[in-house]
Amino acid sequence: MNKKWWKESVVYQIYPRSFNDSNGDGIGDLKGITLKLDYLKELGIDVVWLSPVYKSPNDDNGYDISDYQDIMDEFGTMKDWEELLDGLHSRGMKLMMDLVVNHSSDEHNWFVESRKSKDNEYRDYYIWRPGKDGEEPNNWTSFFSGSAWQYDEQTEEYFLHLFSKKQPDLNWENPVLRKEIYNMMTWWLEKGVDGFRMDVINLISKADGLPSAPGGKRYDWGGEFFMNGPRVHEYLQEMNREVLSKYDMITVGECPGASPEDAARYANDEGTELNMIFTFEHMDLDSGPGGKWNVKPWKLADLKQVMTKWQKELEGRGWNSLYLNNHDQPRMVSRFGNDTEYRVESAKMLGTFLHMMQGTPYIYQGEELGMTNVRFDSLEDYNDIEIHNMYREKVIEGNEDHDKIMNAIYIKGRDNARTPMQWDDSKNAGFTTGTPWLKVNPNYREINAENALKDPDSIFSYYQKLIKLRKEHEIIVYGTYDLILEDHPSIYAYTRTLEDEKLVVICNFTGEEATFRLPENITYNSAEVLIENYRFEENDSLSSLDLKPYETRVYLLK
Ligand code: ISL
Ligand code: CA
Repeated sequence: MNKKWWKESVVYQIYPRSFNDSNGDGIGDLKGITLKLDYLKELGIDVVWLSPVYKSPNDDNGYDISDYQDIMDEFGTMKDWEELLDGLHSRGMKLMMDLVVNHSSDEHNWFVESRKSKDNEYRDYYIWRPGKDGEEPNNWTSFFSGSAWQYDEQTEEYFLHLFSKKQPDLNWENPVLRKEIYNMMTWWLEKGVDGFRMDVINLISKADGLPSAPGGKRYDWGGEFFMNGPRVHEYLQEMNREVLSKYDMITVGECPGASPEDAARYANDEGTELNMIFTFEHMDLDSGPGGKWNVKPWKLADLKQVMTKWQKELEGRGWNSLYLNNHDQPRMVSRFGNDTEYRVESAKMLGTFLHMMQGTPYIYQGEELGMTNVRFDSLEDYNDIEIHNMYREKVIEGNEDHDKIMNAIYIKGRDNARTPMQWDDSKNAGFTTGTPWLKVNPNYREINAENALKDPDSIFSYYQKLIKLRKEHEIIVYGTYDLILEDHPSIYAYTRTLEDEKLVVICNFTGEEATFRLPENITYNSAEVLIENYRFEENDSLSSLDLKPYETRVYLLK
């Protein structure tokens, strides 16, 4: 058992634009976060992951960075940032910054220089190629629709951008660029940050020769040539030697397209690369062929299979991160639970389901209130570049049906997660006194922090308890995981085992009643309920339980 503080921690993600606005300009800011630190402390979390707050023209809301060592004006000043860090540290919490180094903004000075001439000293900080037969260097499509290449007239070459054309990819093959990045990371660590969440870090090494994707479409998915590429482990080991190993810190790499085998290397228990990674298999369960906008219903059997695979394959080899939503994903309760009749019950069930697995749990702002997806009537009410580019490609340039695409946006759009945090039932949910940059979800009068804090049965109170249990029972952190009742159509149940203790975690994933029967090979002397989301009946017997809709229970067996 390789004990680490970051395995025992719970992380809370803040999307600063949407968290709390302190000056009425409609945009969340650093001072706004500092005003809410007691709220975070009350919830009980250990680490804050702060989505990017660096200088940025905001083409992709801060994931396009024009200066890695300065703060975005809309969010405040470096002094505000230092006050936030001090406020966290004085309350015993840590700060994890977002590190976006697969790409920068095209307004970063490196790129401004790089595009000037082929012999500029920054030219090789980015990935430039001549065209092929009057077309792009290859057929890769960008994550945000269209070609991944942009032609630049100045030098008559194309640059690669796996995301928006204002997010040119950095060239990690260049050792000078790598050194710049390590220096920048060290600069933040010396200022006192406690870790990094690394944006799409498994995309930094592209295959030699940048081959076109097979498939023959004009623009096609080339993931196999840039996800988990040939030199990615070499780069991360170098970063680890040069920077990470010198600090007692937390690292999590965002790794779309990583398998458990990849993860066992990225997040190896010897600590030569990262602590853990974010994986996406469970986020892809409701996508059909062609990607996320081709929405299909997810199946409980698939969720069991995917989660169990990751739990078992990293056991003793690496470490999992646990999440069901973030700033790129729909709200968990709308996606995997029930956001109407059983909103409270299902939010608690999903929290239990996740927090009782092996790994470090991540809570996305508002999850602890059971915030839900949103439906805006007009496309104009959406802000996200991914949504607008996709709509243009599919509806305006393609011939797809407006209503069908709006429905996909309602289910999958990233702005579902980005509506302002719901603090109270006053105008704009107490997020701002001005006009919010993105509309507030109209359900804020019912769903808000003020209500939750007063109510001992709220989702917030329940999350407090989940977090507290983690501190009291080592088995929740370190116990090994086993799936039980594999074929049950509505219950997801599993055990955790540590020495002579066992947890039985029972989750009804449906709005119907369901019967749980304990497998006969699980024996015990005593059974104690650690947490449950309905009023518990004293005389229930664990061997056979009738569960209510979305009921969850955790038993500790000795
Ligand atoms: O959001 C996604 C699916 O809708 C992903 O494809 C996402 O774009 C991918 O996981 C990378 O995300 C990260 O990098 C992007 C940024 O837009 C996201 O917000 C960030 O989390 C580019 O920096
Ligand atoms: Ca503001």
